[in-house]
Amino acid sequence: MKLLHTADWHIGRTLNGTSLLDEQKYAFNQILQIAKDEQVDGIVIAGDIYDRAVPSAEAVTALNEMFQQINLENKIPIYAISGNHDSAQRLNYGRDWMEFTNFHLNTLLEEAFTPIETDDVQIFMLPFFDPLDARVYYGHHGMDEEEAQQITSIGTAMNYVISDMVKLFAPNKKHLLITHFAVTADGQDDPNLTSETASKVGGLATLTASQFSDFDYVMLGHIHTRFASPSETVRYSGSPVKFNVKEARLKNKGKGVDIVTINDSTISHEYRALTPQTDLVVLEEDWDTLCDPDFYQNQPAKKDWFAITIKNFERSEHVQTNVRAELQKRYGTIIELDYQLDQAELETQNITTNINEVSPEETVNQFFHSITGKDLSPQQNTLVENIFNEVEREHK
Ligand SMILES: [Mn+2]
Repeated sequence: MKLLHTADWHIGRTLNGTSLLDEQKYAFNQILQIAKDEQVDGIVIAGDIYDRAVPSAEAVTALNEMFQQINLENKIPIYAISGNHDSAQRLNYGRDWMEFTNFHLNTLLEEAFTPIETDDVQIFMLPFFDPLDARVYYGHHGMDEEEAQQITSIGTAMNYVISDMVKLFAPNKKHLLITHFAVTADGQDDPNLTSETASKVGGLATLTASQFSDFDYVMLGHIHTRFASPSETVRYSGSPVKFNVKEARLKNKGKGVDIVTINDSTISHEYRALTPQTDLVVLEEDWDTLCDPDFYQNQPAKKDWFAITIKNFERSEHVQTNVRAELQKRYGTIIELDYQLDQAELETQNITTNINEVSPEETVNQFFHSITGKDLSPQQNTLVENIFNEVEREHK
């Protein structure tokens, strides 16, 4: 059996106000092509399919088209679960009849105890849940009320869930799990460190890879980089698209999917890279460098998106410059703009600049920056410009 493992599509997500939908569709087309080339027996989507519990109409339409292409046009089975960003109820809609085309979708804890069975594999699909969901479930499934109330951490809840799954294990089959949680390698080397204590490490409620050792292979969603995979058999695929500037700054940032091959004796995974249509480029340079044609003509300007930090910025020298507009002329879409003021500038920052020397747009921008520490987004900037244009027109 061969599965394509992906997760965290977050359809409908924006990046500082810029829609990522085209980027997500571009990644999707590559995922579908990989699935066809590899002739996989299914596509696993390990949660956070939508970006929000109530997705936009545009996001719903886009995802419907993707699912149709996979499942109806290409007859590739889907194994999908909900993540913490999805609404279990909304995503669950249509679940029962989708099973007829091998579209398997779990959004509720109770659905996780009916594995999908093939001749030699059992696939358990465990959607994201919280300790409250587990208390409710176990309160109705053989646990007395008092015992169920003891389930206060995700670590405890997961141990109950896994031990119930193990009871369902067919002995001659491989056992796969699809789920959506933060799982770390902590505690793996130290058998004395229980999952309970490990889950408190760093104050984060996380699970540890060793809790999943009953499974032959675990396909995870939740953490957006595959480099966070806690072990060789407990793996994150990562998201298909970069979602923020922080991610673009990372050294290990390649996006892709895993092809998981399950044989009688082994389970192996192979990474397949995805290429961005519009990449996110991070620049940290002085103003003069940023404006130097020799520099910006060597950048993927007007093609990719930019997150720019202007180093050693002397604002007093640029009071009449619309900094963002100047950079946009050279680079195109600027997703994020930050300033690193130089020391002298920091000391004089509190001295009021002569308001008559500053363009109205820049005044708003500076005010916004002093309050929020951020620059206006491209949309906000356009809005401000439009407002001033209108005001100007009215006064003519
Ligand atoms: Mn996510």
